[in-house]
Amino acid sequence: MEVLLHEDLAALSDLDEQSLLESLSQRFRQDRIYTYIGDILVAINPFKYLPLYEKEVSERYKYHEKTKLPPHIFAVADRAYQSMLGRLATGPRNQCIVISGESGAGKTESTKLLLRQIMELCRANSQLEQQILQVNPLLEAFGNAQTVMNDNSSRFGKYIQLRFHNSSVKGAKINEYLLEKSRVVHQDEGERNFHIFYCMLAGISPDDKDMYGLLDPTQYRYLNGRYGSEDIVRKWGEKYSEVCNAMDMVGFEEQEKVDMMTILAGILSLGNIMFEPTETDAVRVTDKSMGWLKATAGQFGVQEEELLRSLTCTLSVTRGEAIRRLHNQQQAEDARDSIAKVAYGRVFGWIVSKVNELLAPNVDFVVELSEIGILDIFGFENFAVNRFEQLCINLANEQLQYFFNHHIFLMEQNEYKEEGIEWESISFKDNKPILDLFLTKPIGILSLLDEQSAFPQASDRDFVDKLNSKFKSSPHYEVVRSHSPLFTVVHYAGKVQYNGLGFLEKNRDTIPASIRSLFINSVTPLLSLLFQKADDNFNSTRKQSVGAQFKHSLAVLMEKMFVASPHFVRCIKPNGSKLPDQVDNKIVMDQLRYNGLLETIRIRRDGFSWRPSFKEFAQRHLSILLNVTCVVGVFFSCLSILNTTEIHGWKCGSSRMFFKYWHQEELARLLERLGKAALVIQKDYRSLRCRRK
Ligand code: AOV
Ligand code: MG
Repeated sequence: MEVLLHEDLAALSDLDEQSLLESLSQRFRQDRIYTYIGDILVAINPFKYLPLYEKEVSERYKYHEKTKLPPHIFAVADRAYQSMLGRLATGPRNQCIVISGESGAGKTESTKLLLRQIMELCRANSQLEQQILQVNPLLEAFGNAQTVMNDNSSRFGKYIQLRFHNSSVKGAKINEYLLEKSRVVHQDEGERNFHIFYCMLAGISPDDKDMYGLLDPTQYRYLNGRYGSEDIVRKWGEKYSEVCNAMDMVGFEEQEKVDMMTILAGILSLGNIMFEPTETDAVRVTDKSMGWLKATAGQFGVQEEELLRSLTCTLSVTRGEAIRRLHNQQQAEDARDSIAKVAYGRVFGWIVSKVNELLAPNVDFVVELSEIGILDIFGFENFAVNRFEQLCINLANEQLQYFFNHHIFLMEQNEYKEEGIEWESISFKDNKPILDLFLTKPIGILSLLDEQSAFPQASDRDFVDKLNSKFKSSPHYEVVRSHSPLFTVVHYAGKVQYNGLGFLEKNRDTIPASIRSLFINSVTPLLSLLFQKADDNFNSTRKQSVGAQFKHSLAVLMEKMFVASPHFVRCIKPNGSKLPDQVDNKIVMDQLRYNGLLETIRIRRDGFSWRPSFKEFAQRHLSILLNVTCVVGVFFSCLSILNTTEIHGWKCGSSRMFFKYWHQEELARLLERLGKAALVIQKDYRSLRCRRK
């Protein structure tokens, strides 16, 4: 019993911060990385292999009773799947699993385990199941990279929607959020470019290497001249074959793969083109890098002169007259980097849309599909220098924390009030004001950024000055006195100082017309397609800023999540050094605090997390009333049903029932037993009739 109690912290009667920390670290030291808080799973990253995910374990967690097995990520998969099938409870059929935690806490690994187990549960074993599982290695190769916080850090957010008809999977859809394109051209100390570049260079055959015009990895400036030890290179090589297999499996064509790799090779060559000023204040490509210019043009399948023009001047049309403005050195370098970023970004976007095309459910449109969504975003980040990307990443985490708070604290406690349930309110750290600081119109950080981005003459300094003047008295904002355009936001997970340099440019994210036409005319079919498509889809109306697009996609995501039944996984990082078997008390305590775990334990212990309406409850559980022939009214049906069971501790509101999280499972078990009993009776009855005949 002792062990069982500790497996669910909501069952502990007295708990303070210190004993919570002690309970979790004690379990962690015994390699028990998973712990429940009622129906919420806390997962501490072990940073080492644990024999927790073998086939036999996966089998054990299928259709299991939660209290009979130790807490596990597979149990979350099971619960989501059973709930989607309506076996566990009433409520929305669509499910969403929300995984949160800071960078390196284990979200992406949890996502992969969840996906694997859900595929096991639906016993699909089909080509589709394999395709769905192969999407991850593919997206990780192009969208993940080593950062100082995580060797396999997700540099984009994703929401994977698995679509089902009855119990079998019919397709999947990936929504991606905000790939950190700037990584293609710049990486801070201790960080790397996207995995795919290293994998390609390590795994490609010598013949293909020649075909793509790839040279020694240390030559490429975009890789910072950094490569890896022999051991690492071997692993990258293996990963490359995995990625190629994944592409085949998902259904990419040979020509598409060749085009993709050629574009990547082109990006690497492009990065080596250097410029120098001419006597007339214009710019030219240095003699040494003329070879790179030629190589890039070849790899991109474009005219060398046209590429040179896009790099060294801007063509604009004013009142029907074409005006050519020569670039200075900085502008030429910026043009080079933006070509690399836009090309990489479009390839990534294309991969995602291709995956979605290939995995789209192939069913009649009248068939209603239910869904399990899994959200794996980039975790909260606080680096030495935090840029526009970190601001967006941290905003997404802020939004997720709000979703958690809303579900766990706000909605639940409001219902107690509305339904007249006696309740002593549990306070929690509401981060709505911080979210408002970002999102309010017209005076939120993103709106002010858009306002400044609309002025061609405005500078990043102007933007930060504007923030300072508007928010200087906000408790969630701090003015930084510095020559650089710095400002600090006090996030739910701590203070982050941002450097405003580059915010306006990154928010505008415009590509010069010359670059678009350069690529549309490319003889590489994929490259030309990427820019034609972009024209069709995105530029028919005025282009939205990156901030506005991100805000919109977050809002759409929240809409989807708010109408689904959520399952929460809270990932915790045990230490800042990615080491196994080590708990840094301060680091863990900080996470427990900002995640609001102590308050969560209180509400799960004292509260009622399952709250079906009388009608929902009565309809579903009427079969429990074996001996009662007629009960008038749903309210009395509910009472009669519950009186026939041995379930205690529930309450009645004015329109709904209030149950503890464990009641749901107890009732489901009871229904299952009754169902089985009914089957036996039916069978006996049938055989009796046969014999009589
Ligand atoms: P994240 O997704 O939360 O960070 P990951 O899931 O990538 O973090 O985990 C970081 C690393 O921790 C992995 O590469 C593994 O080495 C290790 N790890 C995580 N979970 C496990 C586990 N269950 N068993 C063994 N090792 C594990 V970020 O994407 O950076 O926010 O943006
Ligand atoms: Mg991740």
